[in-house]
Amino acid sequence: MAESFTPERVVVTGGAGFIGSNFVHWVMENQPGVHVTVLDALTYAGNLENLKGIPDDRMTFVHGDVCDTELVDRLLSENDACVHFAAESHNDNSIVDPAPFVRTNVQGTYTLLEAARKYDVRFHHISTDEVYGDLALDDPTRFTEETPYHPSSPYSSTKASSDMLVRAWTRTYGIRATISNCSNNYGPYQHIEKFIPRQITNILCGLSPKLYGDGLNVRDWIHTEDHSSAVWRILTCGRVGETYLIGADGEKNNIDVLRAILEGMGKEPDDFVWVRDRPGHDRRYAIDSSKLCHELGWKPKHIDFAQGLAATIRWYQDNEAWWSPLKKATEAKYAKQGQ
Ligand code: NAD
Ligand code: TDX
Repeated sequence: MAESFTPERVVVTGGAGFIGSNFVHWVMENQPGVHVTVLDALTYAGNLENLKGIPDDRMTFVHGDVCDTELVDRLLSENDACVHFAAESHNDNSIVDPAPFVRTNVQGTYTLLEAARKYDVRFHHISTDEVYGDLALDDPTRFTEETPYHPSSPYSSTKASSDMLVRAWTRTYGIRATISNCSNNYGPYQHIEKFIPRQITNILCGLSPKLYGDGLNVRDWIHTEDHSSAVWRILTCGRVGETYLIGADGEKNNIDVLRAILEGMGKEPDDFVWVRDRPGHDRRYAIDSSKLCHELGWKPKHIDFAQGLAATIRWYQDNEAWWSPLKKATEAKYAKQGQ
């Protein structure tokens, strides 16, 4: 393995969201000596319930904004690493109103980078495969660290912008940073605006699942726990200045995933409705994670998608109190967009 870094105090931005909270739980379970400070603005996507059960002596929660220079300065000066998950994360929302995406994803990352520079804090930036644009369904290639940036949506263009800031700050100011671009995550605590939990909770509410376009768009699914283990590996062993792609060979088209959900919940395979397509809808994402696997020896644990999906369905069945308060407003937002 390349480099070795052992952080003791880590700031996790966006730690009350889906992937951030799963990462905090992963650190609690797998890195007993590490203290985490979560910085989260608790937007519509953040929920303190996601961090329930974590002991006070292992985690401090700070309710605040990544664009707040003073607060970010203070937190980074008191810690030795920062893993930056906080973002506006939903493509459909970015099409309706891009403003918070530019603010949080671009200005927020800039604010953190400036503090990382000032206090020489090791910085890991969480990004997405969407910065590379999309691939044709019959394209034999997959995204690698060398693929040129070609983002399609307001969301992915702000993530691409934030990646560029990290690269520039690394080269020009020599900050100790790495970037990871991961494929589509699934698992517990994912907001019900996203594809898999939206369809599961629709079925649980007696609503029809909703499929965009022709249903043939491909996403490369990874369990969020595997994303967490990869991020930790990069933070502690990755080479500063490098980008690593994270994926688990999970390419599937949307209609197959939806039919697997329907089948897993005892419904007919055609028990869904077609709705208006997403403007600019990316056709296919596919990640080649050889660099991460070969250089850092990382391996995903959840390689059986059917098993991971069944556990995810059970989680939403068992945690209705977590998601039901969000359902009406989420579906009302979609209805306005014809989706
Ligand atoms: P999420 O929307 O579930 O969570 C985002 C969190 O950030 C929330 O807790 C929210 O309150 C917080 N936040 C938003 N604006 C903030 C601000 N200004 N200051 C502080 N906190 C703020 O998102 P997610 O799906 O968990 O994604 C986390 C990260 O992973 C994002 O950077 C996203 O781009 C990236 N990513 C996501 C996926 C995916 O499949 N969901 C895949 C690859 C990369
Ligand atoms: O109701 C739906 N019906 C449908 O067909 C929804 C919500 C989505 N879809 C389609 C659109 C996509 O092809 O399902 C696919 C997945 O959609 P999302 O869950 O919105 O994810 P995606 O747009 O692929 O982006 C996700 O992965 C990359 C995350 O939201 C991003 O934060 C991450 O960067």
